[in-house]
Amino acid sequence: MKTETQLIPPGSNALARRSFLSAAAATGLSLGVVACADKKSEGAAVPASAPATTAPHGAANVHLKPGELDSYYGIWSGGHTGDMRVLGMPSGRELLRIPCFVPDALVGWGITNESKAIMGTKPNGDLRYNVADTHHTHASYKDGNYDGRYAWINDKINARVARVRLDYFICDKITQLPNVQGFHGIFPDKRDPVDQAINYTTRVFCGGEFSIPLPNTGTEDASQYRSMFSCVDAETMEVRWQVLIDGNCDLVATSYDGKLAATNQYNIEMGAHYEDMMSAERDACLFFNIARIEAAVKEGKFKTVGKSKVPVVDGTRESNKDPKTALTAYVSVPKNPHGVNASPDGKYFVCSGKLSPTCTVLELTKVLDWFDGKLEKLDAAIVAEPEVGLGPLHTTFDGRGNAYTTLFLDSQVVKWNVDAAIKAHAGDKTAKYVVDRIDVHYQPGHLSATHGETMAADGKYLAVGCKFSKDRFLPVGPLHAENEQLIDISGEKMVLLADHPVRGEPHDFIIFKRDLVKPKQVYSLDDFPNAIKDPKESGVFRQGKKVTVKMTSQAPAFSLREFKVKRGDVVTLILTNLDKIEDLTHGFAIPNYNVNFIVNPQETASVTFVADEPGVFWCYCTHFCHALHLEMRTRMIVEA
Ligand code: K7E
Ligand code: CUA
Ligand code: CA
Repeated sequence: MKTETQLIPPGSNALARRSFLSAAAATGLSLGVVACADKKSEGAAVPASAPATTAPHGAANVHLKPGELDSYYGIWSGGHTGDMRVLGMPSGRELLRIPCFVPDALVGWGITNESKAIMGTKPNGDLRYNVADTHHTHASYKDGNYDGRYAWINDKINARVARVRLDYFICDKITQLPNVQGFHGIFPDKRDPVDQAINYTTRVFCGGEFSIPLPNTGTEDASQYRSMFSCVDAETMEVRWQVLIDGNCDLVATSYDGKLAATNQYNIEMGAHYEDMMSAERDACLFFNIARIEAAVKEGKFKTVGKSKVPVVDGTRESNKDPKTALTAYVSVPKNPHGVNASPDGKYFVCSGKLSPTCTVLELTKVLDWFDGKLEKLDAAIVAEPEVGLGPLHTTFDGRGNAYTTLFLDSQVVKWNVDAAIKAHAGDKTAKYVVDRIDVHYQPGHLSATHGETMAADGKYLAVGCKFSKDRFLPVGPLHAENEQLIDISGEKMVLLADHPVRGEPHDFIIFKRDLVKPKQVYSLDDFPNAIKDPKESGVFRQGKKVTVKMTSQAPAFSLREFKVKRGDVVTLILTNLDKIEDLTHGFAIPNYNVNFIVNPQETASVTFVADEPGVFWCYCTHFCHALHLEMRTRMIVEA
């Protein structure tokens, strides 16, 4: 989310924070005293002057003892690194990086044939893309809560969506959306809109942020550009359909009944430059009637665009004026909104204002009423517009009726009560909706409470992704770590628990209870069609210039002590790790041949290369596996 930084004169916000800090430094002296005194009298009131960041009460202990396990998993988007990161929460310890869109040196992602097949290659076998920009990650649902099957993550640059299996914690499929640039928001549905008996995720919705000529002819006139909202099948990962829209898509939310999806729009102006994109006073939250779209596709009421065969239905304003047949509904909301988030009671979507100091609360039954012709004015779906502070970006929930919104410009998280905001909007002057505010360090983007976007929201922890960490960590040159902060939200007041540096730049994350996933730690040989199940099957098999080398690993040896190929051979080396014990991973590297990958217990992986350099090459195990790990080698002899 870069928009704000462009709108603020460089450094001005940094200066504001700096002066805030120097003011706080004076009170900082007394804080130590507060903390000390507090140890003596448990439960003593925190002086009102003490910043919430040091409130010592009720704070959950995030410092786990050695060997103690976390109670939650966190799934973090990796940003430029194109991976998904797995954290233990509340400790914030990083446990794993799951490579998706970008090569990874530990796993050999982008090196092995298996990973390249998932990532996508050019006709010459090279990877199609080496860059990515992941923003949003969400998991599959059942009965309104995560079911531990899948998680999805987007690549904004190349309009790709990756699926991660949460049994093996690996990426198993990547799909590129046709006719989309700047694929931003992503959200799985939570129930089937057509067959309500199907109470789990079957679709993943994807918002196209940048409008482009469709088909992309290179037209300069931006008024001709359009964006697409796409639906991907959760199982096959094929693109089911797309909706052509006016304006753009940004973040995406889905309803618990499966009937509605929505995207916030910041560019209804369809401007090509930022000043054009903020010329209108209001933009929109755009709703999609999923069952009607699926019916239109079934009835053949669609076109296709360019080379793509994906059905495209018409969701533009002009074609959707009649509520009785409309596929889409454009609800007008204040200027350039950001995230849209679904409340755990299933009743509301909340659009955060960004350039407006408000959040917009939309009641979903009213939107459905409009589609049914029972609500005359779509605007009546807006049931609250609480004033929360400057630069509202994203909202999460505690399951107790409270919403938490990040304020990018105020460097705060604000806690507000949804019902009270609705009462205030209806004219009740006594309704106070802001419950609490807490300073964060520094500009916050996404935030996510434990199970915050499920019906099982438990209101325990809240993570905040702060885009600028400035002075919170040891300086390491010009590139700063980002600061993921953890806040205890179990009480009335928010309590800051911890800072965690993260490598840029994660954007988005979800946190769920650890017993939701049942990770498998050993593969099955049957998972791999090319598995070498017996070391006796090892050997060098030649078909003209094509050579297949079959090998197994069992600590501390590879099944072949040496293998010979000829210069110019196209070699495919298949390695199966026959070790069955959990945690017994081997690596396989070939010097000068750009090969290094791992094989986990009972896993098979392969690489293909041209043996263009003659000589002796010590292929060795790169993953510590045994006391004789260094001795675990084989020789590739390439004959001239
Ligand atoms: Cu930066 Cu979710 Cu891409 Cu908001 S987005 S911060
Ligand atoms: Cu096998 Cu190290
Ligand atoms: Ca706008």
